Amino acid sequence: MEERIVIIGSNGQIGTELAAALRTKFGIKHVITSDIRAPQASNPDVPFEIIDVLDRKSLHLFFTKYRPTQVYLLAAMLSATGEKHPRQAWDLNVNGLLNVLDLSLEYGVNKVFWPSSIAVFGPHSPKVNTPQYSVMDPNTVYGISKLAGERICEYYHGRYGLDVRSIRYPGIISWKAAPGGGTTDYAIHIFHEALKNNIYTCFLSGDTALPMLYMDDAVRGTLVLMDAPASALSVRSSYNLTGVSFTPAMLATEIRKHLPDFIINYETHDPRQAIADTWPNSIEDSAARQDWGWKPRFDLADITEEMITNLKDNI
Ligand code: AKB
Repeated sequence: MEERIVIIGSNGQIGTELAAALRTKFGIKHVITSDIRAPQASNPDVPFEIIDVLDRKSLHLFFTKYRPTQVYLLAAMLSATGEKHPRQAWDLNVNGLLNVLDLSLEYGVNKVFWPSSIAVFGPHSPKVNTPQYSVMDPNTVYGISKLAGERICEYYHGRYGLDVRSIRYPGIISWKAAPGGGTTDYAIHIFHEALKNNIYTCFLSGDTALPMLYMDDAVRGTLVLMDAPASALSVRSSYNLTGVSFTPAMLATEIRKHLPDFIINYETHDPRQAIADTWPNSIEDSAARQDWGWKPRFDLADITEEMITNLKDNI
C-alpha cells in the first residue's frame, strides 16, 4: 500500500528530524509536513502546508486533500511555556489531539502517532525507575494535558478501534533544531554555551536527575513502534521509554572530558526547578522492550561526544 504520511507540527525539534527520517524511509512525496508557519529553509520539492491544528475547518480540508494513511501529531506546548500560558497549553495539547483523532476516524487513517511525556508523572509518583503504571498526579498544565491525552488515546483505541500509538518522551537531546520551551532544554543549551563561551549557568540544580534520550534513539524508537504489529502492543495509553538518566553536574563532568576548562554555575530560583522536582529521576521501560524490542544505543558519553562533534562546526 502506498503511504501518505502527514506530520502536524513538523517545524519543531522532533518534527524536523522525524520528517527527514520518514522521507528517507517512504520517499519525499509521501511525507506531507505542516505547521503554523513555513519552515525557515523551505524546499519547494517537499510538500508542506500551513495548518493550525485548532482550526477544524482547515484541518478538515487538509485531510480531504491528502487522505493520510498515517498521521504524526507533534504540535504541542511544552512544560515551561505551558506554565506561562496554561489555557492555551490545554487547548492546543488536548483539543488539538481531539481534532486529529476525530478526523483520523472519519478518514479511516491506519495509524496515528502522538507523543506523551515523562511530565505525566507527578510528586507522588515513584521517582526512581518509575514504572509504566503508578500514581500519576502531574501538577503542570503540560503534564495534566498529556495525561488527559493518554487517556483519550486509549479510549479511542478501545472504543473505536483507532490504532493510536504513543511514547512518553523524556528530555530529547539534539543539535539540528532548537528545543522549544521545555524543562529539559538545559541539556541542549549547555553544549551551545560550552562551545561558545566555556561557561554555562544552569537553571536546574546540579543534582537534578532527569531521564533523557538522544534524538537518533527517539526517532528510531518512534519508527520501530509505528512498524510494530498492532497485536504486539499491550500499551495503548503511552509507552515509558528512556535512554539514560543524568544530572547537570554529571553532564558537566562529561563535557569537561572534551573541554577541560568548562565551568558550570547554577541559578537555583528558576521556576523550571519546581517542575523538574516533580518528574521522575529515571524511568522503567520494560513494556517497550518486551512489546517492540526497544533498546537505546546512546549513553551519556556517546551523547556528549555526538553533541560536541556536530555542534562545533555548526554554531
Ligand atoms: C519538557 O521539558 O517539557 C519536555 C518533556 C520532558 O516533555 N522536553
